[in-house]
Amino acid sequence: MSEMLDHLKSKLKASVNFPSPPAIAQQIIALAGDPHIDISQVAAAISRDPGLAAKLLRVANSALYSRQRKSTNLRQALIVLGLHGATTLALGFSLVGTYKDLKKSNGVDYEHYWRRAILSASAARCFGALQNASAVEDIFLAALLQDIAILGVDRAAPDFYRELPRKTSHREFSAHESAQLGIDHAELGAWLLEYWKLPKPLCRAVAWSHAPPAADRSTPMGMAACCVALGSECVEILLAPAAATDFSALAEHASEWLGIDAPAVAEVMGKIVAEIPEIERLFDTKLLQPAAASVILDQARDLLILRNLQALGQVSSLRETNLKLEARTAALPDAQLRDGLTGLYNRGYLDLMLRREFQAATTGNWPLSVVFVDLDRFKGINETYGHEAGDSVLVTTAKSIASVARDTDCVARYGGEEFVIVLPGVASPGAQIFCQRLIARLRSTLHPIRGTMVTVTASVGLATHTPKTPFQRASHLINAAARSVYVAKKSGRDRLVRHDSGGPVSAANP
Ligand code: GH3
Ligand code: MG
Ligand code: MG
Repeated sequence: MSEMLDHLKSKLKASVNFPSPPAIAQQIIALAGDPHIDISQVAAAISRDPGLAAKLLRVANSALYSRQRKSTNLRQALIVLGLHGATTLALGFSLVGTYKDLKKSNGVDYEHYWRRAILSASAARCFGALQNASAVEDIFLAALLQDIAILGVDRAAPDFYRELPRKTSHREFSAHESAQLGIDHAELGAWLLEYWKLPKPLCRAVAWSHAPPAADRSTPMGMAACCVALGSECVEILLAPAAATDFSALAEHASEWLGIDAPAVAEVMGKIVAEIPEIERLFDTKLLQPAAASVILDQARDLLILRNLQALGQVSSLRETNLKLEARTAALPDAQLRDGLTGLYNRGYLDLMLRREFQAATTGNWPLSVVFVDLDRFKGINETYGHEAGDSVLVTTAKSIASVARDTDCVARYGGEEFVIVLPGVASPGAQIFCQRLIARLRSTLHPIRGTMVTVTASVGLATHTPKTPFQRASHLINAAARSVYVAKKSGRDRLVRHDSGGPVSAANP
């Protein structure tokens, strides 16, 4: 190893002129490596920086995640982004926030550096989405940090890049580094990120970012490296003067590394351009001068013409990334969480998850609604048709309830003919709409019993924990919902009563 490299590494380790990540980023790094992270931990870490929380909310509501429903609080944003995606994004924002305002030194144009980093990240993300990569945010972060060593070296050794001409290409940076240090910034960056304890796959993707053929795109890591490398090539084109545009190398690499054709590349270019305003807002950065934007649009249009020519033979379209919600529950076998008759969550799991959600809502300052459902005159069903018929009514009721709930809600059988639905992040107005829909659905559900159809109505109680009207404990919240059911029974059944700060109040029942 060269002496100079040794010297640089020790300066980077000692944070000479180049700070190590701030406390909040370190906390997020630790969380990102934890296989058992849960939503309350993530929320607690992110809530510590209100600006960061606001950013994540903005991402969740941005065109990057096409959602019909807008997230109004951090809880909902975390669901949209997924816990892993959210931590990864939070880390990206936090690191960019730390390093973006470093003042220019001798050899590197910092403004250009960040423009390139952010654009490459969004380009790499688009390639990841096209490939249906499982964690596009990992790819985004790897691309965002791929050149971090350039900053580190420039800060730690301010004259290192001094002799490079003003408009040095990315490849020339690498050549200069290799000549001086024996390795280039991709490898050094991977070393630095590893030293900062960032997840291994991310470090590997950075290490391979210049040489993806060595990577294997059947692994997430290899795929990430390919997307990162292609993303940078795209951006090289986007930021180049129009006259210097050459798509052939890009098209060739896209085919070699990711097996995608020119039309798909064109589509990605168009998408990157379309996403620029959104990304600019998220990173408070002007990525392109308006004049440059129009040049790029022209370039993208040229590519689309190319696309149209080729589309005659092949059709390729961007597939939506399927961001799965990571439902990380305790490592209990599913059977222990479920009610044997209806297959809904059981009381034990309900208690556990309600406590967890209560904690998360309290720290995260978002609402949490609890709906308590008690079937009306259920004893009569047992008496008229027998206990077995009663059981089958409970099963069809459970299905009806589950069909009204969203997959982020928790539906449980509380006991007997009582059910509880937990709606995290949902405030009272939304929860009331949910309850009315539920009541109507139950009222119209036909239960087949020995050749005839029977209907059963339900009395429903609702209580909502909010920052303005908090409950002391999760158990108080569920008790308030249960007391409201009692009032609903007394006032005629088949209706909703919601708990208010003054106690149960009848909701407008249709
Ligand atoms: P209301 O709630 O409208 O006041 O009347 P209800 O008839 O539903 O009254 P209550 O809540 O007191 O009765 C619940 C009945 O549900 C009692 C019990 O026989 C029946 N039940 C509880 N668990 C089961 C079960 O697992 N299977 C069947 N078939 N019946 C059950
Ligand atoms: Mg009951
Ligand atoms: Mg009942």
